This record gives sequence, structure tokens and C-alpha cells, in this order.
Amino acid sequence: MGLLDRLSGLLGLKKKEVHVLCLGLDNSGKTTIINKLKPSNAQSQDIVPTIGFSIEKFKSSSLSFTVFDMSGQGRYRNLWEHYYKDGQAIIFVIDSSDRLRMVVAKEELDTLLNHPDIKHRRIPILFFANKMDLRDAVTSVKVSQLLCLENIKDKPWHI
Ligand SMILES: Nc1nc2c(ncn2[C@@H]2O[C@H](COP(=O)(O)OP(=O)(O)O)[C@@H](O)[C@H]2O)c(=O)[nH]1
Ligand SMILES: [Mg+2]
Repeated sequence: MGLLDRLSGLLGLKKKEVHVLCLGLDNSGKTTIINKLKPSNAQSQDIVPTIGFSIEKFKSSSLSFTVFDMSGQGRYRNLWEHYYKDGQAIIFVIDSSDRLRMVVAKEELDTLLNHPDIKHRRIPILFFANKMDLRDAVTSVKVSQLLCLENIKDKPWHI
């Protein structure tokens, strides 16, 4: 079974066209993860609508991905929020070794969860505690504590 099949199985999204948003701060590892998921025949498309903000997209069988950085003091927020309403699943990537910016990641997560296009939907979220190989990385349990994930009661989530 391929990674994408496993991922769609994990997200409970088998056998239908599903749009996945891959979000997180810059440098958390989104592009790296998405590149690992990409089958060799996937159509990839990099879109750079404005300087300082870029969106990566790729499509593979029943899954399409939109990847973007939630950074830059929200300067490009109106550009990325535009994609929320079409998203049916979220992969939220965290740099587990970046203790300093964990609070920024939490702020972005809270803002995401309170967004009108996300707030009232049971959209599944996969938290990807990345960079576990680094010496400074905290455990996934610690990441969920720092991000207060237990407070998410109205959406299925997994870390
Ligand atoms: N040590 C380590 N480095 C990683 C890991 N994932 C990504 N990186 C590195 O982190 C940097 C940022 O990754 P990138 O995928 O560009 O992050 P993005 O800004 O979220 O798209 C790159 O230098 C990657 O090689 C990981 O699991 N462990
Ligand atoms: Mg990237």
C-alpha cells in the first residue's frame, strides 16, 4: 500500500476526491513531507502569486494537496485563508525542535481553528510533529501539550 493510500486511510478519506491543506510555519518541513508523499507521476505546480508568499499544489489520484506557510506576521493571511473553505483535511506540520516558535505555531493553530471556514466543520487534522531526529526535539506528547491539542473536541485529530 502506498503512502498516499495509507494517509487517506488514516484520514478516513478513501475513494473520493479529497482536498488536503498542508499548513505550518515556514521551515517546519512541509515541502519535504509533501515531496515524500509525491508519487513520481504526480503533477506538481508551484504558484507564486506575490513576493514572499508561495503555494505548492499537487494532485495524485483522489488526493489533491495545497501547501503553504502560515508565516510572515500574517501579512499574506488573506491569500492563504482563501483556501480554507475548499480544504477537507488538514496536515499541520510542526518543527518539534523549534521551542522558540512553538508559541507562534500555537497562535497560528488557534487562529486557524477559530476561522469561520474551519470553526464549525468536523475537518480532520493530522498534526505532524516533525524533525524528531534533532537533539533539541520535544516528544509528540510535549508538542500536544504545548499546542493544547486536548482542547480540540469538535474535530477528529491525531498527532
Ligand atoms: N533534521 C531534520 N530536518 C528536516 C526534517 N524535515 C525537514 N527538514 C529540513 O528543514 C528545512 C525546512 O524544510 P522545508 O520542507 O523546506 O520546510 P517548509 O518551509 O515547511 O516547506 C530543510 O532544510 C529540510 O531539509 C526532519 O524531519 N529532520
Ligand atoms: Mg516549503
